[in-house]
Amino acid sequence: MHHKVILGLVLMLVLIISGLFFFNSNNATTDKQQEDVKTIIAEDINVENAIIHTIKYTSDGFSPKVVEIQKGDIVKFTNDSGSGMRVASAIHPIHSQYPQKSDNDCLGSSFDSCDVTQSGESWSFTFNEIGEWGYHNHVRATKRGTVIVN
Ligand SMILES: [Cu+2]
Repeated sequence: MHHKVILGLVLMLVLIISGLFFFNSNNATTDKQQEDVKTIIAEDINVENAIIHTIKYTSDGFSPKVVEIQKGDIVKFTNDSGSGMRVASAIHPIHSQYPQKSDNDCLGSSFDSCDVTQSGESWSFTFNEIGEWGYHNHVRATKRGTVIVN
């Protein structure tokens, strides 16, 4: 008799635990699907409403030093310094922090102007990778900034 009670309790416990597991995994799937839908909507909006953010480079460095943008936005780096500017992803000198890469890249990532942008000119880059991306002027690598992509 006593054994049957214990067996019953163990069976109930197993049922409760497996039920919880099922409920949790179901919930996780729903959250993931909702997240995917949100991402797709956000991507559509960003493609249509891409904003151009301007970062000015002078002899004092990049200004503003930190910009926060949305995925798909464009950052226009204008060279007002009187000397050369080559915007490139951290980390100097290999430029491989930014994850987007292609065969056309001159070094470690696509976030690299490769050519020197002369004073009075600008170089623009579209950020499609979410994260916090450091960059610098490759011809004067102590001048740095950060682009935060949400
Ligand atoms: Cu560099």
